[in-house]
Amino acid sequence: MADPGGSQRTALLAAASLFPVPDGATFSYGTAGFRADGSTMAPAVCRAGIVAALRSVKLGGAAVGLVITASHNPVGDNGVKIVDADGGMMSQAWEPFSDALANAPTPDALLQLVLQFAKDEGITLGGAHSAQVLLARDTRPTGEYLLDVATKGISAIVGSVALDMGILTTPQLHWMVRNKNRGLKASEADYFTQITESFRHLLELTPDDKGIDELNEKLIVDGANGIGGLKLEQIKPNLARLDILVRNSGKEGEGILNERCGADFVQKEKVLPLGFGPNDVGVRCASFDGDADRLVYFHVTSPSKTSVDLVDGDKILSLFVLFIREQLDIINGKDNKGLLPTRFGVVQTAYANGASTEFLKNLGLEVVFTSTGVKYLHKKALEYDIGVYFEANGHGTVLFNDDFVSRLESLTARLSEAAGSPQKQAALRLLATSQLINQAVGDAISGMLLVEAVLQHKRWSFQNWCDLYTDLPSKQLKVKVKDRTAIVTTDAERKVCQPSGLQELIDKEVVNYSHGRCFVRPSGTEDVVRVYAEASTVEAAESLAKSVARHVERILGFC
Ligand code: 16G
Ligand code: MG
Repeated sequence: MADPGGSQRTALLAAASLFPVPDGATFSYGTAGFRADGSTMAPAVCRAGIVAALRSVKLGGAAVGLVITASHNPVGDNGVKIVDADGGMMSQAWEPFSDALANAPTPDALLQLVLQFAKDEGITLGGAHSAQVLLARDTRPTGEYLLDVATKGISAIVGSVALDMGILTTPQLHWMVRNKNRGLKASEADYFTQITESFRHLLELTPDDKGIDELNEKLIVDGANGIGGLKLEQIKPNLARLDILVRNSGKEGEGILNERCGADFVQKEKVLPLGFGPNDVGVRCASFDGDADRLVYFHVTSPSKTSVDLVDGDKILSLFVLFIREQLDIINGKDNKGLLPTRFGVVQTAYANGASTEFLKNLGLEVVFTSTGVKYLHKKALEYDIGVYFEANGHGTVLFNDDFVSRLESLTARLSEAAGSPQKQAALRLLATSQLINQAVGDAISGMLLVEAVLQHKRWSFQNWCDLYTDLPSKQLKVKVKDRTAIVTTDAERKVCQPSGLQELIDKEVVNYSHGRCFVRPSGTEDVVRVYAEASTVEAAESLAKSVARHVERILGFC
């Protein structure tokens, strides 16, 4: 093993000794980083700092990100996730090492793991190569302490620099890392300027004959008492043609982070978040999660009811798809053979409501499926000129391939003589969209602004949007079993291949239901097996989910 020098060894041993892993604790990087009760997170966060710094060294000193957040989880939890140099999630190839490092039982075991990994990856330790890690955190009470812990982990790799970017939404940090490594402006002020300017630009490109009425301007946003509401308050004055009221804004004393509010709560429970009531009937409402990377919309249906009409990630995706498709049709004609033939793809997961998939397929679009988790969807969407992905839970974005954006720019330049031509307008709308919507990761604030711009473009009410298609009733259940990893899935988690026999039992249940669909998968964030069922009525979806849950319990052993 190459000797990195005494100071490097000493630094790693010292950092590991500061935050030992308690007996019995295990950390797993999971679907989106390490997460647990905030007070127990220090060992995993320190070690994630080490991983992030190593990743930056490996990538020739490119900036890597580290964000302290537990997203939509309760306020007492916290977590850490690493942002790769392209602004996306950390390479999955590094997850096993991250897990091993987080669980290294002694300082010496940690040192040996780092030395071996550095050797395997061809990373030169000892400070000969620089590294930089951009840090951010959300508003959780344990955030400041854990950010300091992460800094200690980063400093344990000699030659690395930790840059604290402050309290940010998760997508802001992803955006900054991506921009910095592309040599673009990357401050928070730059982020705000980019999204507010491109939003204004998109509104200017709204067809002239289409004005807006007062109701359409009004929007109430549930900020989950997290960071997204605070940031939205900051940019609100710069958003033309939108009258935004932020509730659960995250200001001192307003309420508890994610408690009976936020995108996860509204999407799962389909009821009003705290702070919303009868006076909001008929007003368009949106909800962010605690770190503002998820977005859903809803309507208060009647003064006497707490249930909501929900517009989830699938319907946000459908709205974006319609808008982009309209612009592409203007440029290319329906046969896609015009000025800018475009590979346009849509990515969903098994959780996408069957009605949304049917709607998209009926538009003649290519719809592909991946496993649950942003890292899988994002990777797939990158394969297209324009790739749109969303999870039903509201996490998603629209990715524009670099080469496609260059072609779009030269097309708009070529079309310059016909400044007012429909094709030029459509091309400019696509360019503004590529600037507005976060290219690194799903982003509730920029996603919301795109929704608002598209609704104004189409002059659509919330109801028009809801009526795109009717969701099939669905039911989700959690089953606690002895070992959830005994379930192995295939076909983007839509089929079980282990334990044998389970898929056949699911199939036998499904055939008894009209529009029946059901799948089971081990959760990546909780120690449970998740069951999802869909059918033509609420009762049928519930009954299907229950029958399949019983099979899971019986075969895997209930606990
Ligand atoms: C995480 C994922 C989310 C996924 C969810 C599934 C990211 C940023 N977040 O929150 O995409 O839908 O996990 O959770 O990747 P589950 O595996 O417990 O069902
Ligand atoms: Mg989140």
